[in-house]
Amino acid sequence: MSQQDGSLFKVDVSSEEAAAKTLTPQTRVKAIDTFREQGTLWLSGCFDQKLIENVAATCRKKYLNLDKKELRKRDAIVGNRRYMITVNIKKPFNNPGLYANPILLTLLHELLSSHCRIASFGVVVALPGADEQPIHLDHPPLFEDETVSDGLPAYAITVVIPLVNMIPEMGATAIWPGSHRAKDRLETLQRLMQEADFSNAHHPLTTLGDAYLMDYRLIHAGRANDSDQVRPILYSVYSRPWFRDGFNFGSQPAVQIGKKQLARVPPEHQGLFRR
Ligand SMILES: O=C(O)CCC(=O)C(=O)O
Repeated sequence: MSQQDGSLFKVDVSSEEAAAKTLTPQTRVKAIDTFREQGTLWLSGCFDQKLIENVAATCRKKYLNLDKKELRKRDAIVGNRRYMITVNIKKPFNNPGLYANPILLTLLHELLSSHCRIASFGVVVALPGADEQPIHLDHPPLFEDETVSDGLPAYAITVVIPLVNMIPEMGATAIWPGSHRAKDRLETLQRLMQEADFSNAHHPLTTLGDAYLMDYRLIHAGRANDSDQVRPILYSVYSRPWFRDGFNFGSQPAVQIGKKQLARVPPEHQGLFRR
């Protein structure tokens, strides 16, 4: 594998670790170190494939054929033929194996504190013919002084769970490892954006059951979907409890879960949904 396809930040979850729902201390340290250093982490094999197939089938039924007018109304369009829609959390999404995957949650607790919350929970759909997304950050820096913003630990982390086996024609997410804290990163972003320069980007070509994490400060963008298949990814954000995203959600809620569904969340995970 060349580094450009994401091996730089890939950590494999062994079948024994997946079955035991816990990482060995060595894998855990490697995962945490990789995330802190690169601002991103590709965790291969951390989800049950059957669960992800089930989620993908429901997404296909509910979220892949939405009316353009409705998408505009919801401020859901995030690129040409690409939209982000908040998922209504009920079966099969209302499953701790998905939103509180034990392997992932242990890492998120270490990176964001054990009080972390789900800040948003949705799906990004790139339709066939979707263009390259503009290279971007999901959120502007928290403080004007770059040395302050860049010196902070992670405050929010996007967790992407692809709902298809990713092939290059479908357009993986382009990621610039290390860009969450790189010197002059805003100037770099400006240049990359203006020139639409993807030459140094890394593209995790994931299989079903994989996930990748991105520090909210990381430079990234969805690539063009040149295939004839729809490319959906679950796109959720976990954050420290005080963080509120004032930039990404216009008329749609960031998290959608009804009272009845919330009551089905086990007590130990209720805190994830606290506002
Ligand atoms: O489609 C992708 O791969 C990434 C989507 C994204 O970065 C966004 O919607 O902000």
